[in-house]
Amino acid sequence: MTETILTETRGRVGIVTLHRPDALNALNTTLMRELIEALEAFDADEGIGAIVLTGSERAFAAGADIKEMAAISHAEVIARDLFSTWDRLGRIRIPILAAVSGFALGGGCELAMMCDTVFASESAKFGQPEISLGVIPGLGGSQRLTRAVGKATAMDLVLTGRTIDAAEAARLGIVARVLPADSLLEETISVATGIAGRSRPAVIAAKESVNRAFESSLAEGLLFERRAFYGLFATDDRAEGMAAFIEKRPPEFRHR
Ligand code: CO8
Repeated sequence: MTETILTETRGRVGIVTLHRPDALNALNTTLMRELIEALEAFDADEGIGAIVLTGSERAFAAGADIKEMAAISHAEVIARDLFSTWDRLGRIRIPILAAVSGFALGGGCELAMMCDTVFASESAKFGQPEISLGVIPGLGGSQRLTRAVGKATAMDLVLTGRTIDAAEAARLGIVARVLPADSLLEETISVATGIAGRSRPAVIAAKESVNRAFESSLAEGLLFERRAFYGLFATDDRAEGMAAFIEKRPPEFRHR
C-alpha cells in the first residue's frame, strides 16, 4: 500500500501517478521512496517494457516539499544526503516517459527532466523557482537544464525563477511533444506501448546510447553507439526485425 503514488499497468506499460493532491504533489521523503521503489519494481518486471510517470491535471509536481525541508538543518541535509535516493532513478534501464500537466516546478521540473522524454499538456508550466527560496536547484536543474537549453537560457530560468509554458518548453527542448490536456495521458501510454512492444535489448541500447551523449566526448559516444549497434546483431530480434521488413509483415520480437 502506498501513501503518495498510485500504480497500475496497461498491457506492457507501467504507470505511476504522483498523488499528493493537497500539496500539488510536492516531493517529500515518502514520495521519493515510494516512487523509486515503484520504478525499480517495474524495471525488474519482464512483463513491463516502458513506464509512464504522471501527476494530476493541476500539478505534475510543485517541487521538493518546502514544509518538510524548512525544518531540516545544514548538518542534517549533509548527514542524510537528502536527495541521494533520486540517483537510483538514473539506473532504471527501461524508458520512462513523463506526462506533465499543470505545475512542474523546482524538483518537479527536474524530475520531468530526469525522465527519458517529456510530453506536456498545453497547460503545463515549467520553472526552477528555488532562487526565491534562497536556494538553487538540487536535483540536476542547473545541469540537465543547461544541457537541454544552453547557458544563456538556463541562467535566465535559474536566476529569475520565472515560469515558462509548454510551448516555450517545447521550443527550448525540455518537452518533446505538446498535447491537448484531455488526451495527454492516453497518447503518452500509446507511445509507451509502442516502445514496450519493441525488442528490449534494442530499447535498452537506444536509451543507453542517447544518455551516453551527456557523459562522454563525441568520439567516445560514437564508439559506444557503434559497439552497441554491432552487439545487437547477436540478437534473434535483429534477424526477426530485418526479415519481417523484407517479408512485409510486422516483426514478432522474442525478447520484449
Ligand atoms: N512544498 C510543499 N507544499 C506545497 C508546495 C511545495 N513545493 N507547493 C505547493 N504546496 C502546497 C501549498 O502550501 C498549499 O497547501 P495549503 O493549502 O496547505 O496551504 C497547496 O499545496 C496548494 O498550493 P497553493 O495554495 O500555493 O496553490 P496556488 O495555485 O496558489 O499556487 C504554486 C501554486 C504557484 C505552484 C505555488 O504552490 C508555489 O509556488 N509552490 C512552490 C513552488 C516552488 O517553489 N517549488 C520549488 C521547491 S524547492 C525545490 O524543488 C528544490 C529542488 C531540489 C531537489 C528536489 C528533490 C525532491
